[in-house]
Amino acid sequence: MPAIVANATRDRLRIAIQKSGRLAEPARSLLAACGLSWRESRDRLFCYGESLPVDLLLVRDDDIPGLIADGVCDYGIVGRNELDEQANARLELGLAPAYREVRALGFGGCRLMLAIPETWEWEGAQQLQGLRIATSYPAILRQWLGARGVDAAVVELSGSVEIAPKLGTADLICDLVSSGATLRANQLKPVETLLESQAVLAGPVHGFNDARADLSAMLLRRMDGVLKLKDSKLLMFRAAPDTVPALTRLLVDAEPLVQLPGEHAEGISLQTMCHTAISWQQLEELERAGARGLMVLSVERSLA
Ligand code: PRT
Ligand code: ZN
Repeated sequence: MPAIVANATRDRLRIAIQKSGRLAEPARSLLAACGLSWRESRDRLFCYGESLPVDLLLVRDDDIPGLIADGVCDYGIVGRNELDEQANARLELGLAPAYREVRALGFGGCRLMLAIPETWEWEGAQQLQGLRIATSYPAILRQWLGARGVDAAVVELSGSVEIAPKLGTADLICDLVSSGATLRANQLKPVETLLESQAVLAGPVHGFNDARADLSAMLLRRMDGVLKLKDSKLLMFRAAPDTVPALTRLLVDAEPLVQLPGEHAEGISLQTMCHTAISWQQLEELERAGARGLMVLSVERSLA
């Protein structure tokens, strides 16, 4: 693995991603879809970028914000929960922001929630006065409690937060929830959302003044293309011109219809990009409204 020099002028970009865990595979797939490929090192912690001078560092997610703050990595793919927690912790210490959320990536979705024993009635934040709350996100929780003028004890735990009420080490918890199964299995119920989270691309507060500037712009442009196309389909059909207003009303999540050259017995040829999935039912409604020869096509790549 090459020597890792922080804050020096560099001509390669370095991106930190989770080595293993929930975000590891989707992060790699996203970067691969942006045209990046790598040669893995034997220690499997550093991947040398082959198609472009963009290298990967495989680390624990907790380390990603700090690696960007220290200038060791330029970007990182990490949960917003982790990024905001460490940003709030820096704020508590009076430190300036050292990274920012550059893009939301649309995977790893979850919520940071307060959860109370199922037998309790939820009466609002004031009910928490004097109670003990177990969490791995103490800085976000303290900020939330402070904003509501609630004085509660924050019990910091690094894992197994959901069993704290059973063990008697806390009265309630503040933890990440996705399906809610873990809470139910521990006789807890979610009552308040502190943060809507998902995986994000985190980057430096200031831009680059070396070769990384162009590389970074190219990577972001490709990433925007990939993210935009994720659920996008190209819809093509023919229709009589007088049916176009009714058809447009049915295409709620689509870009404006574009007329293609040429005329057919069934009218004009039209196409549009739809940014949400198109169901069979929607196609049938379009057909009833006058669309003919409907075709839904996958879009591989686009530079908008
Ligand atoms: O080893 P490393 O430190 O890198 O990994 P980690 O164990 O700290 O993180 P990992 O891989 O578990 O999670 C990485 C990121 O995935 C988190 O920071 C979140 O941004 C995101 N994510 C999405 C989740 C969940 N969903 C999730 N459900 N992270 C954790 N959970 C846990 C939660 O803490 C609880 O224990 O899953 C349980 C709840 O799940 P449900 O489905 O039962 O509600
Ligand atoms: Zn972690």
